[in-house]
Amino acid sequence: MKTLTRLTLTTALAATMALPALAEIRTRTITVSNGVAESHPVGNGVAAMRECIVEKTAGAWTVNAFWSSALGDDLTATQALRSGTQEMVITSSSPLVGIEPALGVFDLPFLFSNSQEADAILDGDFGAFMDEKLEAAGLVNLAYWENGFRNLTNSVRPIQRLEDFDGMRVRVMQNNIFLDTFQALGTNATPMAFGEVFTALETRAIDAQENPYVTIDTSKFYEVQGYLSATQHAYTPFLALFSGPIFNTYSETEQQILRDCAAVGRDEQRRVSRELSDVSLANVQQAGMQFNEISPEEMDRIRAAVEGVYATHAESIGIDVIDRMQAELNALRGN
Ligand code: KDG
Repeated sequence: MKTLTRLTLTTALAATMALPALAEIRTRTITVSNGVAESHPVGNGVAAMRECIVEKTAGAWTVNAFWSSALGDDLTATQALRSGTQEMVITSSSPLVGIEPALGVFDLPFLFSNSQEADAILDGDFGAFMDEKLEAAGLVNLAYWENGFRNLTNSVRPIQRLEDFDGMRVRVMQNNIFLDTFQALGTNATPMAFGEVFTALETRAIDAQENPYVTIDTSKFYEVQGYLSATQHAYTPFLALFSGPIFNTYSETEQQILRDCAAVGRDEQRRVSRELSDVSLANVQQAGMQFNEISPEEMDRIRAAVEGVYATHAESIGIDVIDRMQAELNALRGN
C-alpha cells in the first residue's frame, strides 16, 4: 500500500511540476516555406522538426509546410517574417545580403574546404555572431541547416578547364558576390530567384545554373541540363529563420521548444543531405547527365581567377566579419 501511495504521489508531483510549462504553451499554427521540393532533404528536416514540436507541445501546435516557392522566393518569404505575416522560412543565406550584408561572407568562393568546417563555424561562435546581426533585422535564426557545396550544370559543354566558362549564360542567386564570381570566370551571369530557374533552363533563356547534387536531383534539373561538373565552388548554408515579431509573442518555454526542435530538424536534414549527395549524383547520371570532375591544375586556375572577389567585397561584407571568419578557419585548420 505504501509503495502505491508513494508512486501516486510521485506521479502527481511530476504532473504538477509539468503544469506551468504546459500552461505556457498556447495553441499555435506555424507556417514554414522553402524554395525546393518536399523531396529535398529539407523535407526530412521539417518532418523531424514537426515531430519534435508535436511531442513537446502535446499536439498544441500545428506546422504547415509549403514547398517550391509556393509562398514566394527566399527574399519575399523572409520579408514576410520581418513584417510578422509568416512564422518561418528555410532559406539560403545568399538572397538575404540586402537585409544583412555580412551574410555575404558565406558566398565567398571556396571558403569552406568540407562540411565539417562548415558545421564548426556555423554552429559555433561565428554562427552566433551572425545570429545577433539577424536578430537586429527582425529575424531569429533557430539553426543552420545545409544547402551544400555547389556545382555547375549546363546545356552547352563540360567544364574541363577555365576557358570552358567563357560566354556561358549562368543563373546565380540574387547576390553580387555570386555575380562577380561568375563574371570573373568569364561567364555572362544573371541573378534570378530559384523558382524561375527550371523554366529559364528549359526555354534556353540561360545555359547554366549551380547547386548541390541533391537540389539538381530533386528539382529535376537533369531534365533540362546535359552536363554536370564538380566545381564545388561554394558552400551555402540554409537559415531556419523565425519571425522576430512573432517570436517575441512566444513564452520562454515556447521559444526554447522552437530552438530545440529546429536543432533536431537540422541534425536530420544534414544527415539526409550528406547521405543522399552521392545517391543524387548517381540519379542524375542515370537520368542522362554527363558528369565530370576537374583536374587539380585546372581547379587551381579557377580558384585563382575568382580570388579577387574577396578584396572586391571585403568592405560590403565587413572587414571585421571576414577577419573573424578567417581567424576561426585558421584555428580549425591548425594554421
Ligand atoms: O529556399 C531555398 C531555395 O529557394 C534556394 O535558395 C536554393 O540554393 C538555392 C538557389 O540556388 O537559389
